[in-house]
Amino acid sequence: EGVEVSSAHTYDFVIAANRLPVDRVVTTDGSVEWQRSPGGLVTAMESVMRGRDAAWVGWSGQADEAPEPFKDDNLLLVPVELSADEVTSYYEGQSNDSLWPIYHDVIVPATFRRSWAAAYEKVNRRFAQRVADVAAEGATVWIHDYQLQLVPRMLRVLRPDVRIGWFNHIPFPPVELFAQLPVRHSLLMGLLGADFLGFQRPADAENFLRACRRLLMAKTKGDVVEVPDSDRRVRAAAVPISIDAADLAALAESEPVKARAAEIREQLGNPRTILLGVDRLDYTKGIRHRLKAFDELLRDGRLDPTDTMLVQVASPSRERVDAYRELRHQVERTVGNINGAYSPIGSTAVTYMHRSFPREEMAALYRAADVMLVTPLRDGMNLVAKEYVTCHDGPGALVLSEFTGAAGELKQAFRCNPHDIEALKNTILTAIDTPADERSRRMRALRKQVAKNDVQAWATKYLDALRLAPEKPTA
Ligand code: GDG
Repeated sequence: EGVEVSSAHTYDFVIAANRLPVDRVVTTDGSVEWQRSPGGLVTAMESVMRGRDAAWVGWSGQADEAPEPFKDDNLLLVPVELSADEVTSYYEGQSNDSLWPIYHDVIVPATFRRSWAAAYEKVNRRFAQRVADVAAEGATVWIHDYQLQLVPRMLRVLRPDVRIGWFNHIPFPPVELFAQLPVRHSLLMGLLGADFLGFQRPADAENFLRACRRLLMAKTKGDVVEVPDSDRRVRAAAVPISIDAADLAALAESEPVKARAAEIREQLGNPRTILLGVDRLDYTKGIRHRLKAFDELLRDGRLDPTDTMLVQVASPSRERVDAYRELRHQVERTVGNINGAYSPIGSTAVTYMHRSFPREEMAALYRAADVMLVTPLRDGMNLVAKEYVTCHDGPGALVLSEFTGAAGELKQAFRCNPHDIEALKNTILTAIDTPADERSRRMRALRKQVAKNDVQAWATKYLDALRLAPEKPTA
């Protein structure tokens, strides 16, 4: 519950992200409440913020309203107002219809509009101003993701005293694709306002460094860029994100979640094999390729629908962007076709759920699944892969696309190229047929990998790099 706070107080640690880590909910009696919201970034940052006296600058998720800053435990939440027009132009347009496709290998074509680019700049300036207002002298500011790439430079102009880091949750594209963006120059210069730029994979950092050389004629030395027309140097390096593994493992091992996992298997009719997909309904996630492979395995009689089923959670996402509407139609038509062709009486080949579930239910689903299908065509990291191996402590199997950031770390997964449908089918069968002791062995190794490199380690590593930039931390 929010109490208003005087804006005179300033904060040593400030996070800026498109969204605040809370959702505005109107209860049945008409009162307004704030609830912690799910999602990649929020999940990751929660544990980092715990116990710190910090401020978080972001949009509330509701157009045309700007509540006063309010406190949630120790955290000051600073809402940034977006008009309904800006939601369409800055967020749905420039962020999700121009930048997102370019940064994800143009799986769908990108749309460029000058009015969207102008709105993006305007909103980024508002974020920079809001951060400048709450940051203490010499504060550390951590800016997140592709929606806020102009903020580092804008903030540096307003507040040369603060230390500025930016982290990209999504891939950074090869310069050949990045160069298509009409705003390419201002994006690069915007980012170079930071002291340290963090990326998911070394290849993403390398793509950024190459873009600086080719498009700005900037000099680079190792992972450090010399900012044109200044004496500043900026470091760009990989710091792969992770999950709060201990917390999630504890949840997954709790009695209610274990019982629920058993109940889910029961409700599905105790099939021999449960395959699982969990994604935001996004064209980058390779959901159609996954369904195609499953469809053909049933068609060819290589999987038996009486003992194998697929559960697909597709959480609603960006529902007003055309490409997402179209994807939803395609996915739902395909699921209908598969079920029409193969579902036995009393069960379904594909259990499809276009909605979100509580964490406990997700953990139970992960535990219940024999094979997790993570088949993105491009994905910055993919936390679902890390969550699955953390929750499932038996003979599970992770089928993992080589186009995810996670593939760089999760070496014991069953690796696949989702574009190669024939190979994907074979990999799914291999994952199902590998002996239980071998699957358990691989899962243990994966689980250990994630436990060791958890979100706390990520944040520590990131903040060390930010503090020392442009020098490298020694460890
Ligand atoms: C971006 C990058 C990068 C999903 N459905 C439900 C639910 N989820 C949770 C998952 C997971 C998160 O949402 C999704 O994270 P991903 O990493 O898989 O994907 P993006 O949303 O695309 O995230 C990605 C990430 O940022 C972090 O940097 O890894 O590459 O694209 O935590 O569990 N959670 C609940 N109910 C659902 O129905 N509770």
